Amino acid sequence: MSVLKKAANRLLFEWQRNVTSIPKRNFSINLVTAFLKNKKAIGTKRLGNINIDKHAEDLKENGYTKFGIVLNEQEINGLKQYLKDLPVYNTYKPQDRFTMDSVPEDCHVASFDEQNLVKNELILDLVNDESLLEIARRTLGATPTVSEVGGWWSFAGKKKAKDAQLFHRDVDDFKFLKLFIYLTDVTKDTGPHIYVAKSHNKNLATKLKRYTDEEVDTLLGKENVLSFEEPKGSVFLVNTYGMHKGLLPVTDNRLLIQIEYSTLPLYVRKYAPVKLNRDVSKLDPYVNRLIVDFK
Ligand SMILES: O=C(O)CCC(=O)C(=O)O
Repeated sequence: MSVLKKAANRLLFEWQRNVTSIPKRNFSINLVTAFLKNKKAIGTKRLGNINIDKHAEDLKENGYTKFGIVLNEQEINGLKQYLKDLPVYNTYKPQDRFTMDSVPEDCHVASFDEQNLVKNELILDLVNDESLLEIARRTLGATPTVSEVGGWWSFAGKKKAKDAQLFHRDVDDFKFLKLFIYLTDVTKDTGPHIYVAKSHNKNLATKLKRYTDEEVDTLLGKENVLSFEEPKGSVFLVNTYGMHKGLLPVTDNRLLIQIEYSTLPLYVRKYAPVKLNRDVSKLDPYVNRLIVDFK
């Protein structure tokens, strides 16, 4: 990478990380989207006929929208089988790598490598669902960029919540959405995603830090704190600039896949698009440019 490109990336990284209040984020997103394309993306038809207007409206109003159960038992089992033997790493100590049969005691959350997830046909089909891409386009005000494909186990039996298990806002980009796909049944005891409805539009508690439950109740309203307890195969989209956390699981581990749609690349990351042995003609080269090598 040239020195100039490195410097530009550094600048964009600082910009993405430091714009935490809503007025500054609105200014930034309006500026950025003026230079980005805003064309409907091509994609797969994985979710079928869904009400795009309603889901886009939900996201705007509440900061999240749910799609119900999207994956059947056979697809879930197939994915679990695919993930079973893949290497994982401690999400918050990425240098610690291991397999699922030798997870260290101090690891709360173990993630899969993005490239391995992208190589899975079903995951990449979900990433590229044309209705999801359209909902993302309308929300972001630009053709979405897939900027992260993640997946992880959150482990039960730990004493105390830590890292993203405590309330926080994300500032990955000026506007972005995260798609959650639960691969295990999620109840109040198995690590539900917790989201504070409408907090994506509230210019309160915008300092980047971990917030206590009491602070969130006081600042953003206890009545807005929602727990996403859904069966395996369920899918929902969340604007995680809104206040959220992944509750520490108590009785069983939670497995999920998460896909991020943003306007820009996440400048905190280094990307390594992967060469695929599949037909990529249904994949939009712009949307997938950071994760798929089209050459
Ligand atoms: O695990 C969860 O439910 C929350 C994850 C989270 O904090 C994030 O993706 O930003």
